[in-house]
Amino acid sequence: MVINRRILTLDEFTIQQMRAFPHATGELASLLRDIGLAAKRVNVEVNKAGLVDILGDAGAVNVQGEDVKKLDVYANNQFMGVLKHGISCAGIGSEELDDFIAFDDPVSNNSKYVCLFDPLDGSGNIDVNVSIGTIFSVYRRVSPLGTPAVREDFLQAGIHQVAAGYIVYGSSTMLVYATRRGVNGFTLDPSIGEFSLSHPDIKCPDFGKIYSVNHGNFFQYEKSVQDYIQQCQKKNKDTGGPYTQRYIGSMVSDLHRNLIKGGIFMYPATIDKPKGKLRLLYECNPFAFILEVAGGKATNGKQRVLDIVPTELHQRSPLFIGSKGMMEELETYLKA
Ligand code: P6P
Repeated sequence: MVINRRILTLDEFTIQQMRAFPHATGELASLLRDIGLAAKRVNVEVNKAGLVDILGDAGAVNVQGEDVKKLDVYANNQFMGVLKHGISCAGIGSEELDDFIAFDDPVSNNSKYVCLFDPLDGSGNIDVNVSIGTIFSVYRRVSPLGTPAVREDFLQAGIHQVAAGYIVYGSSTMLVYATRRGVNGFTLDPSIGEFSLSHPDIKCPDFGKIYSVNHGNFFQYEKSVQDYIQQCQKKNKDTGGPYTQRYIGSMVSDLHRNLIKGGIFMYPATIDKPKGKLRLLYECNPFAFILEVAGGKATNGKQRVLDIVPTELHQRSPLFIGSKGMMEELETYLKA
């Protein structure tokens, strides 16, 4: 009997993917489901963020008499909690934590994976109701099973990611993740409280009409970057220019839009931030992995982001990422 399931939930999809690999242990599927659970909990709080009496500011006490935590700290605790009490993750690194944390308990020490997170990226936008997001990156640990996770487990080049993804808390809440098998998007269906497959096998169009950059930094960019930006603003029958400029200052939202519609996102080095602003391990690498699996490209202006060997947990990198054709056009300027 064929069971025809029109829309798969995240849980059903991850289990279906696991069944496709006879030797799969189910740990990655379990880890992704844990992330989905934490995302649902964060989503509830993010959607209430405007109701000050419930959340208030950090340090306040809410109506239940609980210490109110900042949303990004709350989000960090949710993701850390589900992974610590799951069966798949030996430890995490996070934008909210100075150093990595090895969970160091018998189950976690026998887990194959480590995770890196930006638990709530763009949280500065919460007070003005602009979409924000969570970004995650999953690596197979390099240290021996049965021992606590170590720093080297987290300082791996992005090419070694097993999975990467994000949650965008926007007009709808979506979880998008990539493995080498593809990029798939799931929309939270409030009627059943599950992420349901809504965007199977996402591919980033080779060309788009959108360029995303903070024009306020224009005079701090290298000339080659300024020249490319001005090219984006010119009429050009070959490239379809002028492009439309879209930049909302929330990376997850900007990159989700450009992934789906096609486009290029740039956070170049500036005079004030010569290494760029975005973090390599839990902002640049996850999106570079997702875009490459979806057919796009990502560089730091000089090399492929996924080839960069990290030396520090919170190191920054310039980022140029998006549609393959637009990235190749940009690269002709960067090489000039
Ligand atoms: P700027 C948010 O703070 C963030 O980390 C990304 O989400 C966003 O793309 C970028 O910084 C915006 O930075 O300097 O343009 O405000």
